[in-house]
Amino acid sequence: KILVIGANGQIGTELVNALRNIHGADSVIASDINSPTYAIRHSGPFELVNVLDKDNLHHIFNKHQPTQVYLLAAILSAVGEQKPKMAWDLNMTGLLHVLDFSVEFKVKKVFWPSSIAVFGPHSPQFNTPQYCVMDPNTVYGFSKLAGERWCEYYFNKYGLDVRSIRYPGLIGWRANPGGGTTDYAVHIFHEALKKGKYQSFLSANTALPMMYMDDAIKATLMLMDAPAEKITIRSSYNLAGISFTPTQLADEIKKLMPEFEISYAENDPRQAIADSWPKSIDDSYAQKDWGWQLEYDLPKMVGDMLVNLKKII
Ligand code: VAH
Repeated sequence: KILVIGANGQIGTELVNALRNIHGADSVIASDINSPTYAIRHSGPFELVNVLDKDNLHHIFNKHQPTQVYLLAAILSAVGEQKPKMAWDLNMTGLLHVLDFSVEFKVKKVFWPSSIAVFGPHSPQFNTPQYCVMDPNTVYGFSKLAGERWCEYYFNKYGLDVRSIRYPGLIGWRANPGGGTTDYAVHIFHEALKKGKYQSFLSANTALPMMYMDDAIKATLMLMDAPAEKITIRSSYNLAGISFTPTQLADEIKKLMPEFEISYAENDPRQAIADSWPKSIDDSYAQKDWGWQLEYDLPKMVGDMLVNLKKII
């Protein structure tokens, strides 16, 4: 049985979908603190779970005896700055509860997402390497940095096979993002199709590492399927994706929607968060250790997003 915690979220929805296609619906237990979204409700078993409620979480582990656990529940960068203590508690204590029960119930593999948010103003901004100075200044960022340290600790101390990826901003059509700084890159597609225009909360030349969700899910499954001896990073793997600015994304959309117009808001608090993050990432460890290769470049991603969103908007 595979337990996915945070199944209603942007990544969780996609992972449940992908894992159910591979393993069969009944092998994948979707769970979240709120009742299932439409996408999740009709595709297999669901449990209400609160990672901060040890009794409830223990009951779910005991009932399902999972062999794999994916912990996606978190508060992201922008919301985390509005609710810093809640973000620290959910992101940190929630992870520790899941790591402890994964050891107790002898879970074979655990996945936990980190983020390029673990880098900060003094990290190299271009082709940011796997190892470098990391001084994240968002609660979300340093909760992910601390989480990486805990994951490596549980691997070294308890032999728990926990694996992780530092995701860039993720763009997909099956589920919306949940309160991050890169959310503009999803909202822009919805607004382009609904209104023909979009006001970006990040400035025109804010370059960030991004990735199409299909690539992110493929990378996650490749990492989880890799033989344990291939995994040389037990904190979290850099994953590069595609780096672009809001202007470059808008120009690519205009190639398919010539009437589309973009404008830019000023002084959005998310600008400072974006400015503290790398502009591009080096993911040579992921390429070397488990054969990572990107599939979606910017034109291919924009085309696929618009084709699929058109069907559901
Ligand atoms: C956020 N989407 O914006 C997340 C992600 C790299 C960005 O961690 O907070």
